[in-house]
Amino acid sequence: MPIDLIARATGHATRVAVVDSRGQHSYSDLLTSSGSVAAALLRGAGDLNEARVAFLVPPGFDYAATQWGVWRAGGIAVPLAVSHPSGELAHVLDDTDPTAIVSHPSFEARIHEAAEPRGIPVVLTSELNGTEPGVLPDVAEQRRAMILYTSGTTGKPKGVVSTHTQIRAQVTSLVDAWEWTAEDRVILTLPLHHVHGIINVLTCALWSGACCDVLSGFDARETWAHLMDRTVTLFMAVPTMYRRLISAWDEANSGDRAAMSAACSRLRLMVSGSAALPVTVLQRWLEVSGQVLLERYGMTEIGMALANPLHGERAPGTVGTPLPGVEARVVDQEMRDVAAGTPGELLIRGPNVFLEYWRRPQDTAAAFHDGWFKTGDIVVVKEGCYRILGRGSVDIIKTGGYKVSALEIEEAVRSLPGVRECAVVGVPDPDWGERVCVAIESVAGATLTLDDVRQRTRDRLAPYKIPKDLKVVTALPRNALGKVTKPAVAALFARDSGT
Ligand code: MLC
Ligand code: AMP
Repeated sequence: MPIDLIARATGHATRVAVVDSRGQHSYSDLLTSSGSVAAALLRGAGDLNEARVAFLVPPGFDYAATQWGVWRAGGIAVPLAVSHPSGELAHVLDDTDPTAIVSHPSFEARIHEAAEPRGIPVVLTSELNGTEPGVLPDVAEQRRAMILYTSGTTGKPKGVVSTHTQIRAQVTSLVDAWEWTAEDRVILTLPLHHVHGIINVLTCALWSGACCDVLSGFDARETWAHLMDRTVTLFMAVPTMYRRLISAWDEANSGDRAAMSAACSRLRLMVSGSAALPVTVLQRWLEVSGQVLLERYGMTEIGMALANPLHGERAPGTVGTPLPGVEARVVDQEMRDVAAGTPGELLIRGPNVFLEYWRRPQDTAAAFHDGWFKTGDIVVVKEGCYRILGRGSVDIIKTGGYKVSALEIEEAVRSLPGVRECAVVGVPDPDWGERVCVAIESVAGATLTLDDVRQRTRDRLAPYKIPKDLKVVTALPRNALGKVTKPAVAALFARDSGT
């Protein structure tokens, strides 16, 4: 398992693994606490044998101890998003059918609401410490380790299953490429229900014996304060976060600006990913921090696949070349390789690629061609460097680094009273990259406001899926076959944004 993590942690026992709002926690603390979690979950059994254990724990030491505890007990870790409402949590619980949920006490009420009707026992993190770790199972690396939920073009989010071997490949590829060592200290401001935070920051740090400085979410000023700590060496974020850090720098006085810039230039690496980094942001960040952001490309199903170099020139607007161990191809619609300079779909192969979509064999089969994972992203290779041109589908929206499905949002909006039909689109936005907008054909006499729609979808949809703009139209734009034309819908909003 990345349970090599365990053996490696033993070698770093006295080093600081995690700093969070409660203070510093060593690798030895992590080994002890995760052992207790494992024992409490096993309750005398020898092995969880891939039983799913969901956990709703905010980023910090308890998160890492819970995740490691599930792994050490032989279970599959299912991190739940702390920002998700009951409807989203219910989907993950119904889909993964966990034997237990570990919850931080602060989420007790919310998780009981979802757990009780399903008869799933809830254990609080505060109850787990102190259980004597007995003999823990020997977990084979090929076993399933984690399920993360990702939105697609069909239906509800799908569970992406990765084995311990695949997680290890995703981690070691980045550790090699970015030369992580035990001397590193990284700031974590990302959520921990997606690979960016889980793999690139937390697990790479813990694999390396480094220190992960966990903030309770992202706040530009607080992040600046931590960046100014002299011991920080690495930072990784989505473009929206860099935009907000730039705004905070712009708002600071000249003395503070100089100190902020000097602090940043001491870091050895700053990475951007999860969404396209506009060249203007890259350039502004260079002026602010003296750092050329390293842009990389990844996906829940594959971890990271392409990246600009740690040493050497980083080409603006590109995501570089395949990472160690990753193979990439670009193909046309008939799955034939295209010539350099010709756009096509990116395919990925390697030990980093996920095992399956949880309990969806047909979706899994459809996602591969001859052993290559079809990313759905359209790319072009020029002078050996990959450039991401966009998604193959207009129904996938990237907002502030989160991937959301227009179809899933449409389903939620369509069920509201007064809505006859609706269309959800992503519209270019200076803060979010793309913002979620909905056009609604209402039933006669109904009055619908953005506020109504937002309030009434709040229980069902994650906050980042809730539309930020609404247009009520008498008729949605359609083609001759009666199908809604999404580009024309987006144009209704783009005019307002001046884009
Ligand atoms: C929050 N909101 C969002 C949003 N994040 N809306 C759209 N898109 C988002 N990404 C909502 C809030 O809930 C709030 O709703 C309103 O927008 C204003 O919020 P805010 O306070 O301005 O935002 P904040 O909560 O600070 O969140 C912004 C953010 C966050 C950038 C910190 O979005 C974030 O952590 N993004 C990172 C996502 C990520 O880790 N992606 C990696 C996926 S893995 P209301 O209703 O209260 O007004 C992947 C693979 C790879 O992509 O390559 O890495
Ligand atoms: P997710 O499914 O949330 O893991 O999101 C993965 C998707 O994010 C990819 O398929 C891309 O569309 C997008 N993505 C990730 N990194 C980049 C990047 N550097 N530039 C453009 N798009 C990116």
